[in-house]
Amino acid sequence: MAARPGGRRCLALRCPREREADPRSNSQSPIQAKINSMPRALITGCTGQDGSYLTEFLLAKGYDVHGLKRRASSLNTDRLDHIYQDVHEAGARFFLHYADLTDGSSLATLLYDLRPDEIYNLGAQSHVKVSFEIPEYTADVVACGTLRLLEAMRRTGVQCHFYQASSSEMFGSTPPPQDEATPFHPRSPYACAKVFGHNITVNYRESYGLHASSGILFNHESPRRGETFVTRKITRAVAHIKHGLQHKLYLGNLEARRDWGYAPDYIRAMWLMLQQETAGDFAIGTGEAHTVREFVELAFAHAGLDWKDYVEVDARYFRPAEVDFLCANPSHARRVLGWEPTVTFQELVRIMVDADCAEVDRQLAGGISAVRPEAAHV
Ligand code: NDP
Ligand code: GDR
Repeated sequence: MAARPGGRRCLALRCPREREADPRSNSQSPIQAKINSMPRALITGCTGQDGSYLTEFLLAKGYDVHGLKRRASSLNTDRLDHIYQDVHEAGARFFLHYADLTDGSSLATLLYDLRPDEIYNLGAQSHVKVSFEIPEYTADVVACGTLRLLEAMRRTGVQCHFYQASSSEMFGSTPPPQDEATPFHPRSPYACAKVFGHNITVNYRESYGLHASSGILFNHESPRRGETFVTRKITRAVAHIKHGLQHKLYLGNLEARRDWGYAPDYIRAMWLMLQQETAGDFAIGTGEAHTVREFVELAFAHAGLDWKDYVEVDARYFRPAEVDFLCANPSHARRVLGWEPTVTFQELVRIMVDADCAEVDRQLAGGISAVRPEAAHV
């Protein structure tokens, strides 16, 4: 049997290429045999923040990585361009396929053709505020999309380990600390859809014995964070203000408290979950919460600015129902996965401000027209 990157040996059923190899073909070169035993991962949402870090992480571990990409009228692979490999090149190990979580047949076809060893379901309409504006679509992608993927696994009989990107938003108004046993009280269409995604993952594990794990991840951020999430909106604004390109930053609720961590740390947790003998649920966070106001203060101060000169509250950014306070109790993950975050809140803020300042410097070197305006809509 082939050694899996996690150090364990994989089950025969989980290495389709190995299973399908002709046992008489002793003529395989050692290199060919090694290639044939590479584990194969399928990632939905690989063009997003987490998907791009996960792709890098798995490629570095020796996986073949297949990413699901949905059709768009313009290129949306910015976060992946630096690792893109032309499929015509010998040894390419990263492949993109057109499919969509709203299209069950595309998912089943991909699973049948690729027979992955691991599936990471990260695809989502992931913006909480936007989910109030497009609730049906959000539920279709986030809730039904998860069901479609699980059903494709069951129907095709593909034997693999499955990761569901669940969210701390599911806890909603249930007070912290939150962990795997905390009751859900979702406060948005997005969170309601994630509760369904989580429950159906547990249900398929219990009903059909699928190795399906759910990572209940608290907010995690990075320089690749979408520009309309509050942390990135703040750090981009700091960079633009610092360079005289923006004068005001309009925000919503400054008192909301979140447990913010560094995205690459959370990618490691996803992978660790799929290397376990037994599937399960894991809450992943730092165990430390801060207000939006604290994030703002630190980010502006790091650039030598006083936030009070620039930030204004605009009610258009308030949500119909807010989640006030999320803070993880990650002790189960620490104990079972040996997982620990490596980046503090203060370091995270500095990493993001520095990255956005460097990006503006780079863009300015290409002329003022290369600088994109602030993400004002959400
Ligand atoms: P992003 O918003 O950065 O990425 C979302 C990804 O989903 C993108 O690749 C997007 O594609 C894709 N997607 C959207 N709609 C569809 C669809 N109909 N079919 C297929 N793919 C689709 O999210 P993150 O990387 O931050 O988060 C990853 C996952 O983890 C999400 O499910 C999110 O809800 C969840 N999560 C995130 C947390 C966080 O703090 N980041 C915390 C807890 C959970 P495109 O690029 O084309 O838009
Ligand atoms: P969240 O992240 O809703 O926690 O969901 P977001 O960064 O959007 O909001 C965090 C908190 O900041 C407050 N806020 C603002 N938010 C935005 N986007 N824009 C603003 O101008 C603004 N002002 C204040 C919000 O009200 C909120 O309280 C993220 C997403 O990644 C989800 O997909 C994921 O599941 C959860 O984190 C865990």
